[in-house]
Amino acid sequence: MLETGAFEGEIKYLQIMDEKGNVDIALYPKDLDDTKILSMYNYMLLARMFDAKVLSLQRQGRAVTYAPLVGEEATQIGTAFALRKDDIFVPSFRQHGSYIVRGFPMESMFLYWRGYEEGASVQGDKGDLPVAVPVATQVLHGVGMAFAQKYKKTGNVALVYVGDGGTSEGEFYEALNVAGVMKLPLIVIIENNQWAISIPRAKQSAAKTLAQKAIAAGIRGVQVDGNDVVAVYKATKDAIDSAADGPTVIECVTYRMSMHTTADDPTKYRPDSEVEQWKPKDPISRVKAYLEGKGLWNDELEGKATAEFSKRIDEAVEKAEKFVENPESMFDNIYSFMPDILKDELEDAKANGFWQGGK
Ligand SMILES: Cc1ncc(C[n+]2csc(CCOP(=O)(O)OP(=O)(O)O)c2C)c(N)n1
Ligand SMILES: [Mg+2]
Repeated sequence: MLETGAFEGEIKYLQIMDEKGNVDIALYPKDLDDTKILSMYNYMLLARMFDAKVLSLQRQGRAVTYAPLVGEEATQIGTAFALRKDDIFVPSFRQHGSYIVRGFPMESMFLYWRGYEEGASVQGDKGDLPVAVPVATQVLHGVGMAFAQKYKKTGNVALVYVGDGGTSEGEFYEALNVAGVMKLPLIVIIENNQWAISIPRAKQSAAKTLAQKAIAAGIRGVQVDGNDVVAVYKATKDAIDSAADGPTVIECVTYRMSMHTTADDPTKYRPDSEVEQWKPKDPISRVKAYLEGKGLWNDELEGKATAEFSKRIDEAVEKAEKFVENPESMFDNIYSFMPDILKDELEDAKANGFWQGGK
């Protein structure tokens, strides 16, 4: 008889900037100077303002169902900031902040959230993927993209986002399994915002952390304070630096401050007291405190920045609202070519006045 430990695992938790804006110098990433922190702060502000704008447009009937990001800015901006230009960005449906950092035009984003797929088209020759609504399917797409990077020896990584709820899907486990076996340059960001519509984190999994799901797939896993942009940045940068050796799962512990989508009313299932508890952990205010402490930020600069962002946002909305729809475009981008069955459907739609208006 022999009884020994067959496996021992550990998941580390990383926080570098606390809720008051104090930083742990020993853990602070060397390549992150104050210019970068200022830039990340500005992007977080912009993302929050973009979010508020879409929400208000939706309430006026000028946007479709929308998933707000408020509260999750550090997770989105920190990860996107670490990503290099040629890396592949694979979002789910809530990463509007990451999109902005990736250089995706806000007018396209407003167009998309008005319901036009033309707004989803990825600009230039970037391999970045569009919004994926079917929960967790994008993790497998990320695996495919990561495999392509390894096969073509590009040295790039694929970074994919998935929610806490998404980690319960089969696709998530399948993706991690393949990525682990093939040692793919994949980074999986679990944007754990504590809720999957009305299902709380406690009912999602009995596992203490979601990051530990990586262990079963034989890959690295780490949990970070997802409201700490510095920790999120560092964990992502480390994962990129070690991507040649295989994938990393980063669980970013954050909080969905608002509703799941504009079609949801969280007051029906979530106590206000829980939301209140997360307010002091706000991802933006701690960076503001840090910058103010260093004399790099003040109310005047904040006023100037918000005025400029508000102008940029309004201009982007204006452009998006001038867009003239072409209903035929719904037949585009389904396949790389137009199969006969689709041609028939298009002809049929035209012949029978399937739609009114447009070109
Ligand atoms: C395969 C699939 N099942 C169900 C849905 C409906 N749905 C949309 S979002 C969501 C919850 C996702 O929760 P989570 O993964 O935590 O992401 P979050 O919305 O919190 O960002 C569900 C069930 C869907 N879009 N796709
Ligand atoms: Mg969630």
